[in-house]
Amino acid sequence: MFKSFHLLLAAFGLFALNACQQPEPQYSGNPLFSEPFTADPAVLVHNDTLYLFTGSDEQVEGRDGFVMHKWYVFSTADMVNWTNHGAVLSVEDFEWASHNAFAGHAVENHGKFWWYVPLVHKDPEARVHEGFAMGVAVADHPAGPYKDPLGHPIIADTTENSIVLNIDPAVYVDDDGEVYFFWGSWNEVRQVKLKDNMLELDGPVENIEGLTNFFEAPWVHKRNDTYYMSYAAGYPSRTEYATSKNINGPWQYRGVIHDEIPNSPTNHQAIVHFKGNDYFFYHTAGLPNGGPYRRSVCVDKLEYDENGLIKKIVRTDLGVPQIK
Ligand code: FUB
Repeated sequence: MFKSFHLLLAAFGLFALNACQQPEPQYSGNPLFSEPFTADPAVLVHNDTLYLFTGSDEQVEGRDGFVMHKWYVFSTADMVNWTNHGAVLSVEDFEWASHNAFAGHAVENHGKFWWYVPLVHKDPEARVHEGFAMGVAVADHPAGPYKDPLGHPIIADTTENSIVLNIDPAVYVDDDGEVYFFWGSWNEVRQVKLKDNMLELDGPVENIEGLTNFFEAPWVHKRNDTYYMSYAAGYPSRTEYATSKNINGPWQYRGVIHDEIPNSPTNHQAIVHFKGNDYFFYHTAGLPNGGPYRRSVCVDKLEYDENGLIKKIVRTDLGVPQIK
């Protein structure tokens, strides 16, 4: 009796000790990676893993202008431990393109991964305005290998009703299988349907109304029956957003969710729901030797209020906690 009481006490002691010694939660930290410089996040979830697609800033310290030749893929199952899959896509993968690997966007459809990217067109005759065009690369796995199935862009300066700077694609595959291609910069935003093959336009390019202060970087996500269109607003940019019950609008402007970033006029957001949490990805100039052309991807929590409106993002150095 006496012995078992002691055993019980010892077991309780061990339990109490364990409970006290619970390890501190781990955090992702911001920026997420100390190298390479990463910019323009896009995210998707596949098989319980979050995949992050980024551009990469290669400008040397102290010089101005974007120098961008390639895009990276990273993945995580817990928001803290990340795998760098490398620069799996680059300018060289697009025979029609010459330079400027700007902000891309990858989506899953029909069991494949479609990575839409803007680049400057090689052909001087295709450079009617700023010369940017948008093409696609496709893969069987989010981390590649990726191949351009077309050998030409899907949207270019020559596309009817395209804009002066054809960059920042955002492709949305809706629950009914319909596919929508959004893009925009320099205060202009456009939308067009894509055919089921993910490669061809399926209708006219339309203007979008109601996106107050729109500058660039549209991103569409859906929660319950509401579509959210977030975007970089003004320049230097904040992130603002609008909502609609219909992907074709009308959009109702909802205000600012993320303030300007010190030392980077761009911050290019991406929003994702992963394992029960909502995340806001963006870039800053936050590495010690960072700057407006040497940016780094960060992540913080995104929260909705009881009416489904997005609460203002609180930017942190800690980032987000580890999840199971
Ligand atoms: O990274 C180049 C350009 O800067 C992107 O396309 C824009 O969204 C802005 O982040």
